Amino acid sequence: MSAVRISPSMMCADFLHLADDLEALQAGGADYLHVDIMDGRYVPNFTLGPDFCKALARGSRLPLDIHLMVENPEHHAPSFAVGPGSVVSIHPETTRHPLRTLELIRSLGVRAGIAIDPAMTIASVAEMLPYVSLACVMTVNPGYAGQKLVPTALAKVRELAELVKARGLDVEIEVDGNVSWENIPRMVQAGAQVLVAGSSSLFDGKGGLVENLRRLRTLIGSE
Ligand code: S6P
Ligand code: MG
Repeated sequence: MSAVRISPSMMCADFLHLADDLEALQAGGADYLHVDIMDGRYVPNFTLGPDFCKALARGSRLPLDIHLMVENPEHHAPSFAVGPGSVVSIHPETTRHPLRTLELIRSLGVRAGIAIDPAMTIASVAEMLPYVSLACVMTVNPGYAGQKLVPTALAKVRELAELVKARGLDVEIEVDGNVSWENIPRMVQAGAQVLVAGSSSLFDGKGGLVENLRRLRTLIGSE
């Protein structure tokens, strides 16, 4: 199995000390920066936007893992084509022609991804897998940090991992939501390769970021 990667959830960072957090995340060996974009329509909440992504790209060398939770992402994707190696993921149900939107994202020079809502089956996104380099299984309902794992999510990670392998596709499998110290081993066991680390692990407020990243890397065997 390839190395498991860590994608810190930047909505959980300390905005008053963002530069310090960024430095710690880079020094501690984060692989991506996960940025949640919410529009108050597809999800009830509002979070971050294109200027925040641009600032992160200016202030770090890590690729961005941009998670669009917005209606009609085809209208907004160009604002998020930021930084080398970045990936921009959509929820397929937010756009009328998902394949067209994924191709649009790729044409902007970034990688394309999909995020799979807990209510969506793996079968419903199977036709999109050849068009993406990352597939994110939402392990909570999109919209907020600090929620509890949806119990059926782990079986979906396993199903997706088996499908990707059977088809010989090059798709990173990500999990997003309640990626906690307790849940990580079984998520990785199920086939997760990218962990979105939020308030239930990296940003738990108990350890510092460098210390928690070390703990995470030990847990996934990359220390
Ligand atoms: C939720 C969002 C996530 C959260 C992350 C927070 O809609 O997509 O990326 O930021 O889940 O992590 P936690 O550990 O608080 O669930
Ligand atoms: Mg997210």
